[in-house]
Amino acid sequence: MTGKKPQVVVTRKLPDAVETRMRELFDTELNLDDVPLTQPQLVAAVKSADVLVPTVSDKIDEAIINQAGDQLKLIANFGNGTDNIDIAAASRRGITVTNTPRVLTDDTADMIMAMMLAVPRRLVEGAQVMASPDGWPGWSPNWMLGRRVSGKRLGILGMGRIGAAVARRAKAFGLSIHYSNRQRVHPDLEEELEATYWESLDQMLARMDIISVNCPFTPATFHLLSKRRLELIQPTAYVVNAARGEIIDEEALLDALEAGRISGAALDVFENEPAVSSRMRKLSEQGKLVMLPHMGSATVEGRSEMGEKVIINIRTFFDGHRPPDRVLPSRD
Ligand code: 8YV
Repeated sequence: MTGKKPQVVVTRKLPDAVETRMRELFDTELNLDDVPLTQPQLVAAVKSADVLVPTVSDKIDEAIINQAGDQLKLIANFGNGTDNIDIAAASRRGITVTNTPRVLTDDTADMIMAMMLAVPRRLVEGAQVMASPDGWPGWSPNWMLGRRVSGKRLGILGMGRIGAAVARRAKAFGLSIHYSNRQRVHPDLEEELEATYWESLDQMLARMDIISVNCPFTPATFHLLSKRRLELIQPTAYVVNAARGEIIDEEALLDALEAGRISGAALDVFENEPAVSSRMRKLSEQGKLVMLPHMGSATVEGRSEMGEKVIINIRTFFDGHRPPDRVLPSRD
């Protein structure tokens, strides 16, 4: 890097080692209090920074991007999903966008497996019994019975990196792998996973025991699991979502869970994060819904590797090269 260091604004508190390295390399403005920036603060940031490092909790929409100064050249997202950023608006302004793929694939897939087991095997209910003051009444043949996972059909909605990592794990648990995707994956991957491709998402949904949502949120996937599609799902089936809340019509899902038209759901993401409704809390008390606070990729190792990727993207960009994790506007 030659000349003046790029001015980098980071919107949230990142791991200490990442922040230290960023301070060494760049003219970095950190958010040590970790209080999310307001929209006016984000506008101020894009007016002064050469690089903005946002996270999933910052909405970098067209209105913000249009107020950016000419000096803003790069939005280096600390996260894989880039639905928080209007990539097309950034591209129109000549601003490059990067993300942090691959380093959170395995952590997220591990968490999805845990969610997939948690609902049918009543993991959270069991843990709550042990933690309650009344305690455990003792073993009984008909108590705490869940549903077997092994031998069932798993329908993966979106067979990208995370979808395939979930499929590999699920196969080891004895699930058969089915998937729906914009494009059929390479035959070698299909063979490795012994996966069945469904051209019709509707037909797949009607035949699965567990459905895992693993596609990105784009305008094309908003409410992909719509009310109509949720009605196709078998009443014995479970739905797992660690992708983005907006991909499922959440109200319709809650209706289906309350009416017993779907057996259960595990959600790590929500339509209006971080708000949790009383309906959701009730379903969760009833053991029909397991909720996690968007922690699919939350490991110490993952977060520091995400930070590394952000740094590499910024450095390569200012060294005059194409950053490794550049995100292009979608063709949808
Ligand atoms: C991250 C995620 O924690 O990377 C993603 O797309 O959903 C999360 O796992 C978050 O996005 C960080 O910005």
